[in-house]
Amino acid sequence: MEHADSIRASTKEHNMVPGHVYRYGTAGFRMSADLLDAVTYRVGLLASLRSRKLSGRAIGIMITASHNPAVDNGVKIVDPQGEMLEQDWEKLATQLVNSRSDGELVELYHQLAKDHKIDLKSPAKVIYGRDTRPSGHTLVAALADALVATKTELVDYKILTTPQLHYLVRATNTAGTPLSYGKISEVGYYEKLADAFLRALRGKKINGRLLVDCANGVGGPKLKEFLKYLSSDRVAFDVTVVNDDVLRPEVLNLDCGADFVKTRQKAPPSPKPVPGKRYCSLDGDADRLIYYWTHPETGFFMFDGDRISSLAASFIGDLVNGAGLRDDLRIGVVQTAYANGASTNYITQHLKLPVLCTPTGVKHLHHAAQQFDIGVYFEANGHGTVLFSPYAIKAFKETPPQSPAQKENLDTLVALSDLINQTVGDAISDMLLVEVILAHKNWSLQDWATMTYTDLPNRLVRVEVDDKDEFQTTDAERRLCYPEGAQRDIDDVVAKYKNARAFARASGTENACRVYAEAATRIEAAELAERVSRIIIRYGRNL
Ligand code: G16
Repeated sequence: MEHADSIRASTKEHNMVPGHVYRYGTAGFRMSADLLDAVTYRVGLLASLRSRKLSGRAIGIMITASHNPAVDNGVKIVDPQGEMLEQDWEKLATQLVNSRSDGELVELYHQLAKDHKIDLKSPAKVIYGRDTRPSGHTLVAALADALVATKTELVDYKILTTPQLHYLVRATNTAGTPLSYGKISEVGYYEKLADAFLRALRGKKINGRLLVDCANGVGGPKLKEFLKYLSSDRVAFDVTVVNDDVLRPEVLNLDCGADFVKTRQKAPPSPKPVPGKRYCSLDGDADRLIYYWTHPETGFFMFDGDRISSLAASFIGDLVNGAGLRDDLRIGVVQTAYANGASTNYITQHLKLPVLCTPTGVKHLHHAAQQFDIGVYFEANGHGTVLFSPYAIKAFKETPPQSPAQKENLDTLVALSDLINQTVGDAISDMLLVEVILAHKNWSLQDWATMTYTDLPNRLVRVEVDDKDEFQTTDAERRLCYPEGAQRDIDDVVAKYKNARAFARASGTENACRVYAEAATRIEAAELAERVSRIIIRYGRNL
């Protein structure tokens, strides 16, 4: 049996920690790094099968736990176009990882090959990267062992942001074709973004210095590297990179970063926020982005994924109108249950665009956004991007302009389709997009805040329970279907508040449930979140 001996020999070095059941969650397998060595080895086996199934096209693996604390890590698989692993294969990954013995693992590996008609002698290729977590070192070694055992060609890109790895997967698989995504290197990624940024800006002036909080993660060194590719004689982009300490692992995501800003609804304490200055935060692997500033009188104001999404949809919609393509291209927005109700109203009623709601996880939003010619998708936590269909890109490039203004709109759309990462949410690319839009509109952050909508007061809470997987949802995670009775109790509490909404769901990246509540006032939103959390704790204990 192909690879049986080599897998049997190398899997001995990567023993599963007993007593755990592993599940491919919102963003792959994510947990305490101590549990992940054998999981990563087995994910390597699965990735080699996936590559062989897809005629040897390169599959990506990213080792990261993104916004989680430094002690955690994670492993997720990227499909050939740079999108998340197909969901049917998530189940296969879960099955393979949970094999109870080395013998069962080898048997299942062959069974999967047989069931999916995979020729184990055919070529396979896997490329991978990791964030700055120290545990990443040993995990990539486990991964490499699996790839060597299965005679899979491998490329280790070492330390990358998650979106860079997605970029490299797509660039690798499209090289030499008319759909080539860019040079197959980290430098190629920087060059593509820098060039597209300048073309999209069209000489417009950026409105003041931007301080970028990098969550003490991989985004810090990578953003600094990117900035070297922006020639100062062509653009004045004054960026100060802060919270970029990647030498002390314990400070990763600690009191900083996009997740901190979004969940705490306040600026990181360090550096001390200065009223009127422009700030944004990336998360630990640089795929989420949140902007914020502090008003001298009214205090902290946040621009989360909902606001970035509506800003992008509005700007791109105007360009499409100006390019004379309004009747040709369908533009839509995709959100999750966490989207602020005011943002959904603004997009449907003011921008007059359709909004779809999917479960949490960019894989769901990405898929839904592909239904449109231009699909704008963002989670409220700042994770998202804008997808352009091949038809839309062709229209931007081939529509004969009838006026200089129309040509300008078409050229800007082409530049945006290069600037915006087409594979996954990318904090660096999204930040450049926001800067382009604000420069075109000549908006300060205060203008952005006042010219759009007012958020409904809301609260997001993390609730610890014994077994979060007992909490099951329906209706794009807006309602619990299990444990029985829990949703009825939530409905009863919500009914006591005006203009209120609340839901609870199990996290796919942490061992906890999340509770979200919206209400007419901040106090009521906090009170409602607290009451729903108590319901979750009560049901969590009864299970
Ligand atoms: C990951 C996913 C996101 C999701 C987030 C939280 O983000 O990629 O789509 O919103 O986890 O998920 P959950 O509420 O299920 O824990 P990241 O940035 O941590 O990779």
